[in-house]
Order: sequence, then structure tokens, then C-alpha cells
Amino acid sequence: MIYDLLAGSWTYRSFINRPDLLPDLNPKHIVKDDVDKWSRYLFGQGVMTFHPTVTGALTGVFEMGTDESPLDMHLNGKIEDRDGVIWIQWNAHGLPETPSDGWLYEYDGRYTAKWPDGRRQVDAIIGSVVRSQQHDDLAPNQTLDRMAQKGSVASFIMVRTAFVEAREAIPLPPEMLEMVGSRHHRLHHAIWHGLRDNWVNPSEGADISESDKVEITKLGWAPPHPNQFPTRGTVDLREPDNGAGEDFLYMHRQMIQEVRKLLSEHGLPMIQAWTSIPSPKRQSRNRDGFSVPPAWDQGNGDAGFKGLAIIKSDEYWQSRMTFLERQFKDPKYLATLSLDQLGAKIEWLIHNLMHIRWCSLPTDPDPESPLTPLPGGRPLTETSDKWIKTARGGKPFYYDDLNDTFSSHVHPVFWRLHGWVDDRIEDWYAAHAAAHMGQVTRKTVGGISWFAKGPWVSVETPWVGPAIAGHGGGHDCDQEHGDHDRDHEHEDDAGGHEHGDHAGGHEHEDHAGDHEHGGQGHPGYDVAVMQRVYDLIFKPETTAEAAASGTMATRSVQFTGKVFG
Ligand SMILES: [Cu+2]
Repeated sequence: MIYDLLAGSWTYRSFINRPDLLPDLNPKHIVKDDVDKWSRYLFGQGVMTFHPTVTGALTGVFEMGTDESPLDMHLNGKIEDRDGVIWIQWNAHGLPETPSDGWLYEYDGRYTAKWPDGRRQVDAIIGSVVRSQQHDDLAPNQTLDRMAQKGSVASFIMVRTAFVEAREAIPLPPEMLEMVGSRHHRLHHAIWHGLRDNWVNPSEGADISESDKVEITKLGWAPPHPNQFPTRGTVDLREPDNGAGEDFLYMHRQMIQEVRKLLSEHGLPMIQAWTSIPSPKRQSRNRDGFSVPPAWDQGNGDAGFKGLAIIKSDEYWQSRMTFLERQFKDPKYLATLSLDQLGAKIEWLIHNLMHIRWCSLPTDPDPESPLTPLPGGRPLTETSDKWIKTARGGKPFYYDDLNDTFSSHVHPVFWRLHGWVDDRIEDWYAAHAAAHMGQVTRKTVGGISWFAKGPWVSVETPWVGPAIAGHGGGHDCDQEHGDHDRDHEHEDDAGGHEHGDHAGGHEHEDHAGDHEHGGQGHPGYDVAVMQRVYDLIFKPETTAEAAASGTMATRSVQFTGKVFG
């Protein structure tokens, strides 16, 4: 049984078990005596945050105070499935040398069932509570005497509170959202991933026919290094390096560099990479933005929910992520990997999983239907304006599902986790420099600090999209034209094309985006061209019809947790 559906924060209220009926309260005619009766009915109130484990153990925190004078208790307990009903038994104990020192409460509750006919039913837990230790009374609602007696029993109701999203806790600056949230950037990220992921082995929702491939190739977007799984086992069993792993590392390094440039131009602070993958957190206010959002039913069955819940669990972090993190920081291990293998392993074994672990239930960006949950996320066929930028609560809103390549880079966690990925490249370089000096050499490629082709580096110029002949920026000369083309490369020039003439003659629906792309003056980066490529991969006409007839799921989940599925 997976208990992640209990994870996260709940508004807790307990009530004294009074048998008498309470008076009606008329806000237009307040009777103090009636209000007094009501106030004596409420026993306690606060925010309880549950942190369940997959085995049913429960820890957490109960917050009752304010930021200035916190009043916290720690929770410990267990969760049990009894004939399909989820029961929870736990206690809250005060913290030594804080105002709650010596407090002890015990709780017995159950998760309320879903009513088949319920409308927008809010998750709730109901139950009974007893005060097990007498204590000095600090609770605001206990004003009758100054001692809270042991043995008092009350009934409680807990109601799920909305998860505080990373975009609220650690918002990206508006200047950056304007750039990375543009149609231009969304399309580039989505088709770059979509082409290399689906060119050879199309996944659900993607379909690239031979004639599509011809058109995509004409538009300059044929991916030279389709994605390939990293192979477990010995070096002999491995697929030969094709450069896809290097593309993964390089393209995201280019994105990071572009953002750094924008931030420094605006005098804004840089976004700090994760130096280590954050330990499990389920904080009620998500202060650092890295609390793991709860799992939800994505509409793909019980197995889908369990898969999501496991990746979000503490156990996953403890058993899998910390192990991989140690590996990817271990110089001995890194010195055995080519750059391509490093990229492939990071992408498939840990990067995809970080995207999934920190993703959150998406909501409809349409201002007409605010906060309507979208369990399956954006349909792959949908790229209308509401998925780019809308307004919510009077502020600009950019759709930012972390588990969708059209929007993941608009999510604040994206830049932390990709910063972590990017730092592993430097660890890899240092490991090789130490293990076999001179076999890996640094080289600037397309304006990006990179590495020369050699025994551990398989391609000259990683792929980011259409290349301008002879100007780097993603063109793999070695593969397509042979080594003699090398003397046409002018790496140092490539960066200078950001505001260059190449872009001038074409249509630009999105000027801000177009001009910021390092070394990309090719007409293939026009929004209209990228939109065409997107539509060729994800087929709005055909899949929309199929979805309407119920034959095909249109879901946006694009980072896969399955490596060898
Ligand atoms: Cu990406």
C-alpha cells in the first residue's frame, strides 16, 4: 500500500464534544454570549504536515504558533489499511526547551472515503484526540483556566491544504519568465527533446512518419544523434557512443548560460544549483521551494499512481538517489565514463527521476477555469496561447509543469536540478584530468565551454538544433561532412550571432526569444518553423480526433521513470 496520498499539509481543527446545540450566529446582529458558546466549542487549531513512508510509518510536524512565536510538536505514528479504509494512529509530542515542552497528544483517525457522486470532494481525515499529559495552557482557545488537564477528549477534522508551489515559494524573476516562458523557448525545448526521443522509437502520443522525417530534415531539424538508453553491464556490451548523451549535457549547459547572461544583464542574482539533491521534505509552507509535492492519481491506473508515489517517497531518495549521487560525484567512477555515457546515465538514471519527484498536480492555465486540476497535464497536441502565458490573480501566469518538456524549464526547480547536472560535467573533467592527464582537453564550442573530440568525447559539436554552416551552434561537421569541414568552423564567432544579421530576414513572432539564443541565427529557429516541427511530431489533427473518440490517451508526461521499459 502506498500512503503518499496522506503526504503534505492539512488544516487541523478539533472540537470539544459538547452535546448541546449551538446558537445560530447572525453576522448582522452579534450576540456576545452566543459567540462565547461557539468559541468554547473549538479545542485546537493548526497545520499538521504528514510525512509518511512506503511501509506505513508516519512522521511529521504540527504547527500551531506564528512565525514570531512558533509552537511546534513532532508527530510519530503508523498508517494501516484495514479492509480498504486507511486508519492513522499517531501522537504529537512537544519539543524540549520550547513552549510545547512536555506536551503529549494522541490521535486516532481515518481518511475519508471518496463519494462516487461527490463534487470536487476535498480530502479529509476525521477522528478523536486525547491530551495525554497535563500542561500549562498556552493555546489561544483555552482561556478558562491556566492548566490544560490530562485526559481531555475532542473530535477533529483535518482538511487538505493546497501545496505551496515552488513558483510561489521561490519564483523566477519576471524577466526570466518572459524569456524561458516564451513560445520560442518552449518550442525549442519541446522539439529538441521530442525529436531525439521519438525519431527512432516513438513513445505514446508521438509519431514521425517517413514523409514527416523528410519535411523535418528540410527544415533543418533532423536529430543527428537520436537518444539511446545507457546500457548496464560491461563496456563490451555497451552500444557505441553516438553523442546523444553529450547533446543532453551541452544543450542544457547552453540554456543555463543563456539564463546567466540574461540575469547578469538585468543585475539579478544567479540561481544557485543544487550542490546535493535535497533530502526529503514535506514542509507546510515549502519555504525553500524544494518540498516534494504529493503524488496524485494521473488517470493512468493504480500502477501509475504507485510509480509516481514511489519516486516521491523518502525511500526512493534514500535508496536510489543518494546512491547515484555518490556515484556521479566519485572521481574513480567518473574517470571510467566517456562524456557521452556520463550524459546518458545522468539523463536516464537520475535527471528524469528528479523531474518526476518534484512535479506537482498541474492546473488549467485558462483564467476562466482557475485551479481546475489537470491530472494528466497538458495534452501533447495543445500548444494554444493559454499554455504560454495567461493571468492568474492579476499576475502573469506561465504554465510550468516540471514533467512536460514544453514547460519544465519554466519551473524554478528545473534550474536547480540542471545546475546539479551541469556541475557533474566539471567533476567528470576533473576526474579525467587526474586519472589520465591530457586525454580530455577543454575547448569552446559554439560559445560554450566544452571539450575537444578525443578518446573520451565522441562528437565535435553537440546538437542543439539547426546549424549555420561553418558556425558551430549545433552542427556536427564530423558526422555529416567529414573532418575537412573543420576549418570552416569559427567557434569564437558563434557567440556573436546573438544579435547578428542572420536573424534579420525572417519572421519573428517572438523577438525576445529569438535574439537571445546563442549562435542560433538559422531560420529553423523561427517560431513558425519550430511550431511546424512540433506539430509534425505530436500531430494535433490526428491525435485530437483519436482522443475525442477515446482511442488514445493524450497526456503530457514526457520524462520517463522507466529506463529499460
Ligand atoms: Cu531539457
